[in-house]
Amino acid sequence: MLDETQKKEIKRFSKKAQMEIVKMISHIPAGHIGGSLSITDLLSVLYNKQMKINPKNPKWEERDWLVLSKGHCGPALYATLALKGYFPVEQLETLNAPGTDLPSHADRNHTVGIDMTTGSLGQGASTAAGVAAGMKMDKKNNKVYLILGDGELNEGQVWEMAMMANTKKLDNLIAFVDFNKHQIDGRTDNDDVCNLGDICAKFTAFGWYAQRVDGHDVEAIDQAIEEAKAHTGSPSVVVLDTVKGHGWSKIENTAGSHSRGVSPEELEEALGEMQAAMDEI
Ligand SMILES: Cc1ncc(C[n+]2csc(CCOP(=O)(O)OP(=O)(O)O)c2C)c(N)n1
Ligand SMILES: [Mg+2]
Repeated sequence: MLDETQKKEIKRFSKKAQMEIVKMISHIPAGHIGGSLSITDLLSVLYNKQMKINPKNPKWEERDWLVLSKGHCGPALYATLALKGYFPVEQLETLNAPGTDLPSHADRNHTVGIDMTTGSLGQGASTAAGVAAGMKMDKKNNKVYLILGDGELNEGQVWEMAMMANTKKLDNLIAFVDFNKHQIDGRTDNDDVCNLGDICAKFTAFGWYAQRVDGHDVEAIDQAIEEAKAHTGSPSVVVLDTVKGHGWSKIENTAGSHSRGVSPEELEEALGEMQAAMDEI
């Protein structure tokens, strides 16, 4: 359970992260803004409440791991890590710049606090399950949190991982699906590309413990993670109903929000909206 103060802090942190994301992307011609804005509430719950972390010692052996398998949404994780103190917030301005340590896709060899290199959709699923299996072999209690895109579920590799993770009883693996209903070139909840149908039913058929909650309700996310942690014997998935481009009304739930630039006028508009939302928290 989150008390009122915690809830507000988590929501405010998420809004701050959203503001950093639009600022970051305003420095480059285009960036993955839609799918970054849809996961800040989740990241805020994880990094402020649920994950065992130590920003002063990012490679702490006892930490929980985060694998952002939808690695193109690096900006969301960078904003979160900077706001948690892993590296200076000013560094966010270097997104994608030549020689930067903040490449568009998450890279553990470059960025402090990134646990796994990702970007080739599907592969983060397998590496996360591999890390979880390793933790079990070492009899360690670290959890592995895995964030998948809904379009990413088109990758067969995700379902190979799902079979293996259940066979190996990886109850230390907690996955999330950012069900923002859009991939690059179509919707995920109709026949545009691959209709996902009932995602929870699919994971349940693979032996997983599946839940579905509002991905912008931090209390619901927190509660689902508590339940997933308490569940034993099989891996867990939480399907999050989210809005692609969340927080900036102009791009919310639009196909064009996947990757775009942010002009100076648009930056002002987006930051204004986000600040107003922050003031209401
Ligand atoms: C293996 C692979 N194929 C294609 C891509 C190119 N790609 C980048 S993002 C994306 C769409 C992903 O959609 P979704 O998982 O729904 O992401 P989100 O909506 O969260 O941005 C694609 C096809 C990739 N990164 N990896
Ligand atoms: Mg999507």
